[in-house]
Amino acid sequence: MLRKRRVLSYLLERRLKGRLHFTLLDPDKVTPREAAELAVLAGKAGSDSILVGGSLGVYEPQLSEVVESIKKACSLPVILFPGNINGLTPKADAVLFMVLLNSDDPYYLSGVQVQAAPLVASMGLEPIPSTYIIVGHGGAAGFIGRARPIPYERHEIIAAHVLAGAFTGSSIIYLEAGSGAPRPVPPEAVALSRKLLDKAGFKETLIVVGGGVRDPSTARDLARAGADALVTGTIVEEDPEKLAPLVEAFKSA
Ligand code: 1GP
Repeated sequence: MLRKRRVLSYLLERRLKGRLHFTLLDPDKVTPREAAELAVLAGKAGSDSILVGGSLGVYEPQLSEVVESIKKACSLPVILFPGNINGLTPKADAVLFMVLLNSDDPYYLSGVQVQAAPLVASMGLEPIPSTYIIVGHGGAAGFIGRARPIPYERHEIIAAHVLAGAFTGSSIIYLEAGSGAPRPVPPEAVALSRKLLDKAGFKETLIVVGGGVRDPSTARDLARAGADALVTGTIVEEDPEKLAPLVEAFKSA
């Protein structure tokens, strides 16, 4: 049976108490042992969940081994962040069940979701209804996902995508500048999105922001603009000791 809304409820309840931080680990870049160590570090730094996924090079059994290793080492929920159909494993707690809203490729709009749905059900994974929106640089996710990245300065187009995601039922709207992007999603676009969501009565919809966030002041700006959750990946792979101050800045802003 699907563990209906267990992880989503956990996120929404925690959000009532404060902002959320997710640490992203890419199974193509870390060994199972490193993943476990980084997940423990992330938990201590204040992360609320571990996302596992990547755009390229994710396959079985390496994905399952990474998730299993994280689950043994820490108690945070593990949420899959799949780049394609290969990004699923029953070892995780939940999956961001995403539509890449600004993709030009039907595969990322409906094809992979139809292929994945029966697998998610039989694996007993909790599907978290999510909309994925690629902004600006876009990184590997934008290129592989055949997105038409929304220009950084077109805040109203970004916000229109956010509203469309919420209106079609997503609990999570993920604004993505791309892993390692030279510039993150602009705080102004987050602020406009939050304002329009609230005005439309979608106060519970979580705005998740990720890609290119490397320092506390950027994290603080995104928090003050209205981001509910921040995702960071590169920083924990490259400079793990920088994670705690960044999470603290995001949560305390
Ligand atoms: C990528 O948003 C995430 O999908 C994290 O990006 O690696 O730049 O932190 P970074």
